Amino acid sequence: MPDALAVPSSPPMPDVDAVIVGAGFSGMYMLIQLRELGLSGVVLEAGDDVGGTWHWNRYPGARCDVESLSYSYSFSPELEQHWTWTERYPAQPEILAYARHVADRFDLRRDIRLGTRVTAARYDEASRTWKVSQRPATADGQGGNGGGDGHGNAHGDGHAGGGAITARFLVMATGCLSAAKLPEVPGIASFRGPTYHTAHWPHEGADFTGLRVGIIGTGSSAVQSIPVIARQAAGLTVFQRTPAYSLPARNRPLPASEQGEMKARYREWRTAQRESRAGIPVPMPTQSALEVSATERTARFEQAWDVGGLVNLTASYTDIALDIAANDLAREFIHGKIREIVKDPRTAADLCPEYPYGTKRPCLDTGYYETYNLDHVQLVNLRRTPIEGITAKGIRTSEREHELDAIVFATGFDAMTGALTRVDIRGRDGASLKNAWRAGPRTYLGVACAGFPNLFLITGPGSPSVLTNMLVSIEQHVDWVADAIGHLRAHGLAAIEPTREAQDAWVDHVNELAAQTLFPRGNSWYLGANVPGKPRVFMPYVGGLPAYRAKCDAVASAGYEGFTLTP
Ligand code: NA7
Repeated sequence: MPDALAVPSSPPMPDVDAVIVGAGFSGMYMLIQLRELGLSGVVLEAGDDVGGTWHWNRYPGARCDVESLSYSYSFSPELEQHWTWTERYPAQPEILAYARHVADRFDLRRDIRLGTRVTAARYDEASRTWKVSQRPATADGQGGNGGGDGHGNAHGDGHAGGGAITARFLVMATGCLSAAKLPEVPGIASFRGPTYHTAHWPHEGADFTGLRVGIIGTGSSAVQSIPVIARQAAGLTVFQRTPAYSLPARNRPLPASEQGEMKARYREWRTAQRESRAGIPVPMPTQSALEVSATERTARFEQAWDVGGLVNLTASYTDIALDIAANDLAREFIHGKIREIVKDPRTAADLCPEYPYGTKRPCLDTGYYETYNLDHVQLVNLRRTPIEGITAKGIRTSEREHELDAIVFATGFDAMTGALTRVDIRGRDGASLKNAWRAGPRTYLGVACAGFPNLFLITGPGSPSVLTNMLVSIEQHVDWVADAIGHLRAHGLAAIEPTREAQDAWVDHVNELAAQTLFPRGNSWYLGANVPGKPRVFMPYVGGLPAYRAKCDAVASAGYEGFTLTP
């Protein structure tokens, strides 16, 4: 074309305002908020339905250990009045049904592409857009994160055809516990029976009737599934590397009266959730565990044990999470409970954790410790007899080969960072996120990263997320991100990105706060300790939701302090 006729070049319009990766509770709410802003968004989801965590984790006994009435969206009073929960703690099928209901109720599916694996995303400085590469999730190899599971899309929504989408904003709503990991033991492929990962459970379920089952891992997923699998299997061998602290869930049906009461005061409760440290309102302690008599303390711990719930024991006293002497008292109390329940003294001793209570994620159970009293259930302490390999017939430890018909891997996740670094995210000048995080994740507020303009993380590392009721954290993050995007729009700005100084200061702050607690003493996934080679950096912000929210709000009110905004 002759120069005289050249049209002045302006950057091409992106396909959509935002690409959201993941159709769990974060991604769905982000889409709702984008639409509120009058913006267009597309949600790319590897699974064949919405629900995220609750789509994938279908293992026997899978249940949330935050109560139903609290583990739900608060943004829609109509939704919370409409929905009925059946139990104190919601089981996976019920949470999934809730997620599906939300997708339908708010007509989200038209902007959700299921069965779509995002493989890479690259920021283009000239056009200030992200180019997001995707392909059908059915092409996932075995052992991938959320690999294709052979189930068709029941809803007929748009499936991926591959290719790329351009967008002004990229929102990673990929979850904190979504990149499943297998145990690092040789020979997994040589086992001749079926194997299952708790986070990739077959939709049709698994029948263990009459089988000798082995399960590796004793985190939340194992603690929930072991009692259920034990009821079916002819034999169950639990391979434990680190014992969990588990408290009774005290799950029960939720009577209509209790639900009605909550529905009458839901607004008040939602405010209390937001104002609580972990998104779970509990009376705040005022005393040290060390300043009360042993009788009073035991009575208080007994009460927490009887009530059940994740936070009650820690919230008994001010210093359980801070002072090792106080923590020891909680630890000894739980050891006493384990010894009371588990009849075989050696098994009981092996089940008693030595690390400080709460420094690894505690579990809630229904009959977990009791299960070890069954004749056909045995515990193998891997600290004493480590796994040497998986064989055609079962699992071989340093002591002997355990012959098995099926193996369950309840071996957890590459938490908080895995789902992000498994996507090849490239920011300014092609810099890779994985590389930028090689010494540990670096974010500002857990929500954005220097060098990655217009990239938002929902509940990312450096935010309180995994230490809280996720739904409360998700809503706070999404609301904040939506406000930030709205701000850019209102001021005719094209890009937002944290400064390195603000990010460095935030990372230092997160580390300093963690160092004041006992958290770094547990070899937890909070620290990356469960993934060989992962940097040992404490990833969540431990300062609690109110302080975190206040900081995020102050940053926004000051015109996005610590961020660079560009036209
Ligand atoms: P978790 O809590 O990370 O538990 C995984 C378990 O698997 C844990 O006991 C691990 O022991 C064990 N594990 C991991 N790798 C190995 C190998 N290689 N050998 C032996 N044992 C191993 O995951 P969950 O799915 O149970 O729960 C995840 C979260 O969901 C939970 O925290 C709640 O937030 C809900 P380790 O402790 O690393 O020694």
